[in-house]
Formats: sequence, C-alpha cells, structure tokens
Amino acid sequence: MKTFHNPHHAGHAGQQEMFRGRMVPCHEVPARLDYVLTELQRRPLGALEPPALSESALDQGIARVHDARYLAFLASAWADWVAMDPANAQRDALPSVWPLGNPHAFRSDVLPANFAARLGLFSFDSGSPLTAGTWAAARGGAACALAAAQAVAAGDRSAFALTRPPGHHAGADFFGGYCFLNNAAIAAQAIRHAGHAKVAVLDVDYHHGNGTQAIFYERADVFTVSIHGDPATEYPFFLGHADERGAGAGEGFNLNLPLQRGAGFATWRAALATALQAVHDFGASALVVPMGLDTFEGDPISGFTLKSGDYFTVGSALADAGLPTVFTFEGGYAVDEVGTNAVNLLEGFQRAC
Ligand code: OKP
Ligand code: ZN
Repeated sequence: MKTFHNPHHAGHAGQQEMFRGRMVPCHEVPARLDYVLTELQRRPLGALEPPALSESALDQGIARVHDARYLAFLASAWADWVAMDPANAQRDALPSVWPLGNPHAFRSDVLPANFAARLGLFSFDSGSPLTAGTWAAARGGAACALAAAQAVAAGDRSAFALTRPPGHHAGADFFGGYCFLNNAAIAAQAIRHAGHAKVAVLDVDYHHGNGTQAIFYERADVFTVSIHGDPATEYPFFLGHADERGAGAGEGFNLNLPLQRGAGFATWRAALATALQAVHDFGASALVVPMGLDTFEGDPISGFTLKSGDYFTVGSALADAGLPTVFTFEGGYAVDEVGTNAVNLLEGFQRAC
C-alpha cells in the first residue's frame, strides 16, 4: 500500500494542554509520526511519499467537509493570535471560554471580533493547542487524506494517510481532541465524489470519533461506525453512546459500540466483528479506517489492553471485509510503540489481501 506522509506535520508542536486544572505536556507530539515513518522504512509496505496535489484540489477537498467560516478562522488564526499581543508568538493559543450549544443562552451566529472568543466559538476543549504551524500541518494532513482517497478510488487496494495532528474529533466547524481538520471525513467524502455511492467509516481509535459522526449524521451515503471507550467515563464524554443511530435521512446509518474501560482484545475483537458485519450489511464499496493505536495496553491516556501482536489480527480482520480501504493515522500515545503497532496493523492487512 502507498503511504502519503505529511512533510509539514512537525510544524504543529503544542507545548502544553489543559488537563483537569493544570497544564501538562502535550501527548500528541511530532515524534509519534516519526516512529511510524521509521518503522515503515524498516518494514516497507509500498511507496512512501508526500502527497502531490494542487492547492485548488486541496482547497476543494477540504471545503467539501468543513465550513467556510471555520476554514477562514483557521487560516488566519496564528496571525490573529499574535496580533492580540506580540508576546503571544511564544505561546500556544488555547481557548478558555465557549458559547455552549443553546442559542438562547449564548449565540454562535455572530462572529466575535475578539480572537480569544473566536477560539472558543470554533472549539470544544482546552486540550488542543493551536501553534504557528498548525494550519500548514492540518492542510498537509488533508492533502495526505485526499491523495490516499484518490489512490483507492483509482483502484489501489489500500492507502495510508500518515499525518498528524489527527482528525476524527474535528467537526465541520470546530476543533478539539488534538484535531483540526477531519482527515477521515475528507477521505470518505472524496471517495464519494470519485463515484463510490456508499462509503463506510470504521473508527478503531480508543476515543469516539465524534467529529466524523457529526459530519455524516444526517446522511445515508456514508455509514459511520466507531468502537471506543464508553463516553459515560471516557473522552469525548458528550457523544458516542449506543443509542445514537443517525437522524433524518441518516437514521440507521451510525453505529456506536462503546466498551467499558479495561476491555481486552477478546471483547474488542467481538465488537470489530459486529462493526464489520454492519459495514457489510450497509453495502459499502469502500472503507475508511481512522486508525488509532491508543487501544494499546501501554497507552498513557486510554483504557483498553490490546497487545502489539493483536494489531496483526486487527489488520487481517479489516482486510477480510474485502473493500478498498484508506487508513488515516489518529491516536496512539505510547510513543515508543506506536510505530510497531501501526505497522503491525497495516502489515496484517496487507498480508491478508
Ligand atoms: C485524541 B484521539 C482535555 C484533554 C483530554 C483528549 C484526548 C484526545 C484524544 N483537556 N484528552 O482520539 O486519540
Ligand atoms: Zn484516541
């Protein structure tokens, strides 16, 4: 499988995230991607290249998923942040005030002139620092997702978008959970645009893919399914419950499989079988897998107990679906092992093809 890696990823390097009342070093660090790249060089799966896309194709691919108002905010965010105070050039931008969701309590329709307020308008947590290189890194990631989608739409069995920051928590008009542009949604939408009538997104990250779910919630052409820590106790808390089945035309086209914190591979694997059966019943002709490796037993912020060897099995089970598949790199914060675990999964997939 071809891997499209993001040459701009390291420009997104947050210093600290807010965690339960204090600032802690960011978990989502550039070294994560470097470990995967190194492991791919050691165990090659195919061509390893940066995406080659025109700026206009990239803009179009992103705009098919994200709102114009949000994209304009992201594009000038760093300049606006530094314009507030020249000393901000040394600090990451983090939101600290939010309008919630009730339009009678707080309005989201009026764009605040104050940049700190705009940061809150377009985000849902204070764990996702925006830095000088965030926009370029996020755009570079979307380019990887689009290149991978293009490869698969042109007939490749699979492709891998190796990028960070991750994407599955980002909605059409918000960032959060370390995510700014939803790479998996951008890939799924591009595959739709290239002619596949039904695309499935199967999210295997530890955390519920709330952004992806929200983007496709009212649509019947993209089936979203996610296996994740139960939001009753796990981030992102406010979405990901089993009773969320889609709405309007999308009714029946979202499936959440929350598992208790502490779940092991036997439980997880049974959920994967359920998810794959649902993808089959939907009749997808292509698959996007937001690939988080934070289900690993050693992950510092997650609660499942998969072992490195289990990822081969995950990959081969995904291959058995028999669908052209795009993988996007999402979570996985046991940095030393994330390369091994990612390549185990992809190698398991490729071997089973
Ligand atoms: C991203 B992905 C809140 C910090 C909580 C956020 C976890 C994001 C995980 N201030 N942690 O799904 O791996
Ligand atoms: Zn995660």
